[in-house]
Amino acid sequence: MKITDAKVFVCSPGRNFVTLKIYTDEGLYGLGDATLNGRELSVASYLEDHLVPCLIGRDARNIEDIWQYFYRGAYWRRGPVTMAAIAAVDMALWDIKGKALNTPLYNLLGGKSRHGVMVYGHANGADISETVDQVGQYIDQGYLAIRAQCGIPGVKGTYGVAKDKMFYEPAEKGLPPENEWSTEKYLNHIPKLFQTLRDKYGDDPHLLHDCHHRLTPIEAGRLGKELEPYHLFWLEDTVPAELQEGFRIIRQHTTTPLAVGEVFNTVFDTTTLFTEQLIDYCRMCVVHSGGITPIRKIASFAEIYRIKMGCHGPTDVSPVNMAASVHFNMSINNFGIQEYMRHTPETDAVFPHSYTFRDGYLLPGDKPGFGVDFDEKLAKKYPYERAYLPVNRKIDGTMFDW
Ligand code: CS2
Ligand code: MG
Repeated sequence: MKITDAKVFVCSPGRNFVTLKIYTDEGLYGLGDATLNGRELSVASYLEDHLVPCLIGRDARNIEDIWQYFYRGAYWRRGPVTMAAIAAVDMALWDIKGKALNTPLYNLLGGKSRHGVMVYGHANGADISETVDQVGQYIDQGYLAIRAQCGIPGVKGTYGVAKDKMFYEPAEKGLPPENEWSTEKYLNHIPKLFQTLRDKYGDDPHLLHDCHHRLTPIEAGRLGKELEPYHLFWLEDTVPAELQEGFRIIRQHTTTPLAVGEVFNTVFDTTTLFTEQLIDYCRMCVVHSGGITPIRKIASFAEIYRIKMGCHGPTDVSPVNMAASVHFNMSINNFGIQEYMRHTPETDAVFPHSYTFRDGYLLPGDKPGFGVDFDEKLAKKYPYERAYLPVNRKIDGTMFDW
């Protein structure tokens, strides 16, 4: 089966997405997500200008070899742009293989290990009471797990407090907006949010929280310890994880489960964290980790250390990635949870898909491959518009992590 062509589509149905479509001489095509929020055109160019010319004529069935060719052949390895581009190729080839064998992708990854993929939604509010109400709305929709974020008194704008309660994910048109931050105010406030949530909803709902890379290890140890009475499902991105060994300090102070990894792009970002069991969930997702081929290997590595996968799934990766993630999560044994921020109706119209939400789970559907398509004609109605993630400064103006 020969690759005859490959096209890159950049569109913006509510937010920017980059999609790769690979065509074969047997009339089958596959889709890959190449979206990197705020740097979309870098990945589009990496694909169009550098990878696609080397793809034409190759055998679409040789997924592993093509992955190794693009990873090792680049010489300049790793990084979010490179790995998102390679991921898109890898996803498209797995999609084609599922279609060629007329079977849903999970069957090619070992079959079903569960009846559905438990997901979590994003509840947020300007203050504790609004966030508590939002959590209640997610519970009413059938979610078994909810991430809760809220505004911090005395701090203008903070991560996770969305304008649109259901669909919003930051990527603002125009230049990067500036957020404000105070670790002290944040650390004093968040335990009150989770105390209120447990008082209101009891012990059953799985509650999650994202620190979004903003603490030092000892601050993370303090927060984890103060949240222990509210037994969170996980505390995410406590510290920037370039310093993997920093998690040793957090582990010394708290039993609150730790999740990290949405910004990782190869297995090498995880080796100390895994081998020293410094975390409980790995947040890597298909598009940012280089594709189905590597993320399967990463999940197997994590399994040795009793670490589960908790794939990233915000609105700033497309339904192609979400579909691939659901199939991946259906098959692995060490599945933890899947993030599921719903896409807008216009996004879903551009990317019709067979995965469905039911009673707190995503079900993959039984279409061959990923079970997702891309409406090129409709996509043309939503042209790309440059957008940036916010930046973050401390109250005194010091540049900080967003
Ligand atoms: C967040 C993301 O979903 C999450 O856990 O960390 O929404 C993140 O802010 C965005 O993906 C950045 O593009
Ligand atoms: Mg996160």
